[in-house]
Amino acid sequence: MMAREFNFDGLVGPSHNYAGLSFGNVASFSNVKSASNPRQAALQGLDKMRALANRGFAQALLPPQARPNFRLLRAIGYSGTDADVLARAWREAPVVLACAYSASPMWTANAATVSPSADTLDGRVHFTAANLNNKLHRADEHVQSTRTLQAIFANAEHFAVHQSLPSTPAFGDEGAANHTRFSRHHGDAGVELFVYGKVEFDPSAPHPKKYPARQTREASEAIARLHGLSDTRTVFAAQNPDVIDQGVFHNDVIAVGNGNVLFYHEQAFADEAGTLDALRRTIDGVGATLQAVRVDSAHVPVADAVASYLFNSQLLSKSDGRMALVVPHECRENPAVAQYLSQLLASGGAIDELIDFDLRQSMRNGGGPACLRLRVVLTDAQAAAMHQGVIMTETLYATLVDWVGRHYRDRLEPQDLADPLFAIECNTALAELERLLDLPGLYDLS
Ligand code: SUG
Repeated sequence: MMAREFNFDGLVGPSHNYAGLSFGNVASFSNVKSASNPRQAALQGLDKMRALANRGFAQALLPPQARPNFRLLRAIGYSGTDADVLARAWREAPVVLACAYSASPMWTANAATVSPSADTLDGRVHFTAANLNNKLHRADEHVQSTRTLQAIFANAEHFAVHQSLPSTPAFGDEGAANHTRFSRHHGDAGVELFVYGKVEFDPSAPHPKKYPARQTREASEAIARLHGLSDTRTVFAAQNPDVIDQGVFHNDVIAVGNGNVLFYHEQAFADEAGTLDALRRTIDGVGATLQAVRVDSAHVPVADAVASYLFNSQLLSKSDGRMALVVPHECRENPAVAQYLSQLLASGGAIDELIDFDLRQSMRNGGGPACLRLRVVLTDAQAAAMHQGVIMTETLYATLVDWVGRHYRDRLEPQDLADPLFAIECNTALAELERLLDLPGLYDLS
C-alpha cells in the first residue's frame, strides 16, 4: 500500500518560557529563568515546517494547548477569579505557576505513539496520547492531546485514538520519543521498536541512578497491545541507563531511525549487540535489510551528542530513495559533530544531505528538530480523511506568521507569568487559532 509520512510539528504556544522544570534534561536546567522569546520560537518552528513542506515532505501541525492551565491550578486549591488564582499561585508556588504556563506541548514527539495501519491488527492508524507522568508540567498534556487527535483524526473507519495509559509511574509513557519504526517503504508492514528506561516490576533490570527513567517497559508493552501490533514485528529494547544519567532523557536524543536505517550512538542501548540482532531479524522479516549507522564515542562523545542534538534529527526519505538528515544549527557549531557529519555525507551511504535549522528557542529547553514533530504515516485515503486545516501550505504559513505577529510577545520573563493580562492574551490568541485552523471547539476555554 502506498503511504507517506506526515510530520506534525508542534506550533509553539504564546507562553514559551524557560522554567527549569525538567530534571534530567540538561538544557532545561541550564537555562532556567532566562528570558524567552515566544514570537521567535514560534517563527523558528513555522520556518522549519514551511521549508520542509516546500521541499515536498508532507507537513502538518498540532496546535498549542491552552495556557495557563487553570484546571491544574484550581485542582490544587487556588480559587476565586482567574486573576486571584494567578496572584496567589505566583506568591505561594511560582514553580507550579510555571508548570501551568509551560508551552511544552510544542514537543509533539511526546504527544503520542502512532502505529500506521500497515502494522495494526484492525488496519486502522492507532494513536495513544502519552501520559508524560514523570513531570508535573507535562502530566496534564494528554487530556488536550487526546482531544486534539480526536478532532484531527475523527474518522473512526480509518483512525483509533486511545485514552492515555494509567497515569502512574509503572506506566510512564513519553510517546514517540522512545518509539521508532522501520519498513521497506512507509506503506509496507513495519517493525516497531520501543525503547524503555526501566522495568517497573523488575528492580534488577538496568535503570539510571542519577536522573529519572521516564519510560517503562510496561508502558511500551501496553501501547503495543492497544495498537494491535504483531509480536513478530515488535522489538522492546532497554536504553543504556548510563546515558540517561548523562542527559539522554529520551531515546530520540541518542538514536533515530527511518526506512531501513538506524542512526545511533554506540552507547544508546543497554545491550547493543542484542538490540541490533533483534532488529536485524525482525526487519529481515518485513523484506528489508537493516542498515545500522553507528557513531562511536571516539568520534562523538555522548556529551557532544547531548549538546548538539545530533541524534535528535529527522531522517526523511526523499523521492530518489536517499535520506536527508534534518539537524539543528548546533550540529554545525560543535567541532566533533561537524567533522563527523562531513564524513558521513562523503561516505556514500543512505544519508546524503544535511538540512539545518535555527531552533535555538526550543533547543534551550532541550527540544530539537525530532522533538518538535510527530510522525504519522498515512495512505492517500487516510490523508484525505483527516482534518485538512492543519496541513502546512504557503497560505497557512502566512496566516500563522501574521497571527503570531499580532499575539506573541518577543520577551517573556518569569515575573510576566504573574500578569493577569498575559493570561488573557494567551486565551485570545488560541480562541482565534481555533477559527484559523477550522477546529471550532478544539479547546475548552470556558
Ligand atoms: O520534556 N523540555 C522537554 C523537552 C522535550 C524533548 N522531547 C523529545 N526529546 N522528544 C522535556 O524535558 C523544559 C521545560 C522548562 O524547563 O521550562 C521541557 O519540558
